[in-house]
Amino acid sequence: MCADQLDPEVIKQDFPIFKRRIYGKSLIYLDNAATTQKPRQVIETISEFYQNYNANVHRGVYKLGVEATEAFENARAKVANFVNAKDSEIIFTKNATEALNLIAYSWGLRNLKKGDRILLTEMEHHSNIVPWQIIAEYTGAMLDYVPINEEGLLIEEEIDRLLNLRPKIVSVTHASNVLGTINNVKEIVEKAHKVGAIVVVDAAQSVPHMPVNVKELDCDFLAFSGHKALGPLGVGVLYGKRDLLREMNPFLGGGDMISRVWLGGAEWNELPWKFEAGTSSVADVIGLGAAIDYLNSIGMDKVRAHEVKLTDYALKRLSEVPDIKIYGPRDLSKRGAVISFNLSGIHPHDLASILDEEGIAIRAGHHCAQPLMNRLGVAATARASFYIYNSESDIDALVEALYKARRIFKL
Ligand code: 7TS
Repeated sequence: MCADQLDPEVIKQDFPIFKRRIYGKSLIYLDNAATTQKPRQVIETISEFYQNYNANVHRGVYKLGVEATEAFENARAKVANFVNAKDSEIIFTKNATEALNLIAYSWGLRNLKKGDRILLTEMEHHSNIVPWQIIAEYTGAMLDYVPINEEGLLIEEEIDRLLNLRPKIVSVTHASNVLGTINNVKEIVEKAHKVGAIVVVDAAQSVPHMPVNVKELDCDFLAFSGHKALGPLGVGVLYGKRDLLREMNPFLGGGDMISRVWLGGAEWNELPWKFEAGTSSVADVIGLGAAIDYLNSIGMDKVRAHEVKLTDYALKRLSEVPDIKIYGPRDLSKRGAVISFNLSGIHPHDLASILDEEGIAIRAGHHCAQPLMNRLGVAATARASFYIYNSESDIDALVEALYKARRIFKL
């Protein structure tokens, strides 16, 4: 093991869940695109909050409240540094879905009108489709979708053609949760800005897995979920450029998001609190800060390098399995560590059940990307997705279990 590579076996020791036995076997967790497991450092940070300084933030002048507020805002600074944003540009939401809805409602309702175009892609998660469909219905705006090619890449000429229709907003995933495809969002942003569109990046599958720098991408908004990046469930992040956030109306009204309320109206709080109505998931935000510390202690370059190595190995090993169809690009520079596949003759749900008996957790289904499933001509796929605690031996176990499934189905 070189010092410039991470060691998944060492990392695994920080994750209490891997002590668990599943049907008497070691847990092999390959559903990291859905959510990741949590290291002891994150679990302890959350537990310490509840044991030592549980209080609401931005309110109490007493010691506990001050400590909670400090830790909460300190976590915001960690998130901001992680993606190279300013603290005031980082808004805590419930998850990536809520962050995307926030943009659709707060920016979309105010800026879109009948006949305006919203540009999405065929590979979006439902969270980056449905909010836009709702806003399109409210405003009379139209939706266009960039199609994908056989390799699972966005078709460049179609991006250009659809941008020439001058959409007001482009919302695109950085990395597909089905195909693994990593889109060249920097280039899309550059082109979209030239035609006057603003760009939203759904970074749910990229921020946890590679270095992401919002200034370098120059995107206008970016959304991700903490729980896919070692953090707790219940906290997501929206980054937005200050000028855009400033001119937007709040998404939710209530406590914390105002500076003044009178019977006839209200004035909004400063950024970012204008978009954080009600009591936040304080412990979870602080837990996300600990998750970011953990990822920084490894280094995002190393996380990416590890995943490229694993994906390379997995694509080679999976390709050996007879009658397998693997979706998504083969070029490792254009893909992340999410591999969707189907074994002909076995429904992905049956496959997932057989693998479960071996202690292997994979996902089967439409992965909240039904338009993409339609494009691929399937109702569902099986999907394995890797993270820092996965090793080549997990992939060997996966491949062995696929052979077992074939034997059970007498293929
Ligand atoms: N965008 C992408 C690209 C995603 O993969 C997901 C979740 C979301 C948005 C929504 O994230 P949430 O935290 O708000 O739910 N993807 C998956 C998945 O692939 N399996 O389960 C959740």
